[in-house]
Amino acid sequence: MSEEHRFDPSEFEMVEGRAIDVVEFFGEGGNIAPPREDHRSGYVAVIGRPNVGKSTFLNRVLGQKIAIVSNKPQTTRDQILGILTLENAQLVFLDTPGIHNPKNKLGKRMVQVAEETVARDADVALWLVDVNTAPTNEDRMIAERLRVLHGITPLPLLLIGFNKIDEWHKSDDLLQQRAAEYRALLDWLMDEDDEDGQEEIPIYPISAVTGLGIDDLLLDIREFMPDGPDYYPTDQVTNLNLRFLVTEAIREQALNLLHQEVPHSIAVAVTDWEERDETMTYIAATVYVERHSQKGIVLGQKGSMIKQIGKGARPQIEALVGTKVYLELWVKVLEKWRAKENLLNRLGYNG
Ligand SMILES: Nc1nc2c(ncn2[C@@H]2O[C@H](COP(=O)(O)OP(=O)(O)OP(=O)(O)O)[C@@H](O)[C@H]2O)c(=O)[nH]1
Ligand SMILES: [Mg+2]
Repeated sequence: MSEEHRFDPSEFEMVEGRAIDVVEFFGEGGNIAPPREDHRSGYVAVIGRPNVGKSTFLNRVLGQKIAIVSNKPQTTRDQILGILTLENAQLVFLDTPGIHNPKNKLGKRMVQVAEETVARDADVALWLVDVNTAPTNEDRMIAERLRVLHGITPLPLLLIGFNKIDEWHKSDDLLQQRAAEYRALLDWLMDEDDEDGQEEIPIYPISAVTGLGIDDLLLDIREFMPDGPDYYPTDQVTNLNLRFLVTEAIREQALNLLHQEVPHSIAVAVTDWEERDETMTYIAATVYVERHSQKGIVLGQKGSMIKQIGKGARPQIEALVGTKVYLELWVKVLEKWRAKENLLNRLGYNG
């Protein structure tokens, strides 16, 4: 059997792309505003265990979709940068992979990315938790990792976001109790004798899905930021390149359509990209899996699954690219790539 499976998009009708202005999305690289009085700027690391809504939060704050989202843990694998330019501030949000107990080299790198984002890149760290659950072992692990990092380097100002408040149907008293449970994990940070500590840890009930509480949180984050200029052109929303966003759109569909270990074993690479004319772009991408049995699952009966993945990803890709897209997907086995350093590098997961 051939190692590759050809996906024929001509079987599907073209879907009109949503009209995102490509210039608005990536910026022209010109409009850096001069420093102004009472202008703040800085970086916000968004951290937390998998599946608490970090990427949904990023998209909500930016008002457009940059980061892929799924109901499965460990969706995000890279630092995802999103720029929010306001009248009097520029806030740069860094979505990160969920911090978890890694089972392979990819997982280790993901956790490393999240921790480095906090330790190296951020002025404010927003720790998102699911308000509807008491601290889990992963939440405890995150608090412990923050404590260790704090011993090495001063941490950015830490805030807690009580996400998924739209699903909270209990009393205010119980909400206060929940706040105490999470704050207790950070009692070391509120140590009066620690000059790098914090007097208090603000908690913000929010919903990344409905938008509840987000404006108040943004106002406070602006207040916590130092004076500073716009770091990025004011019309730019992200620094991620188009190819990466295309691979993520495909991976998102795989995450939504596949189950158990299969979506986690997937990596996507763009292999060909040709602007056929002003209205049509040809893109070929390879979907890598770790085992032959997974290849069959990703292909599906007579290629039905890979077709569905392509069909689901195409509208989003067309919106990103700004033309209609002829998308060709291939499936290949890359044995145990998540455990191999060289393959992680090749696939762009370099820590
Ligand atoms: N009800 C509700 N669901 C939410 C909210 N925010 C996110 N979700 C859902 O939670 C799930 C996970 O969302 P993601 O944004 O992918 O979570 P994440 O923290 O980025 O996950 P990883 O990338 O795996 O670390 C999705 O099904 C979201 O729709 C919220 O405010 N309320
Ligand atoms: Mg995510």
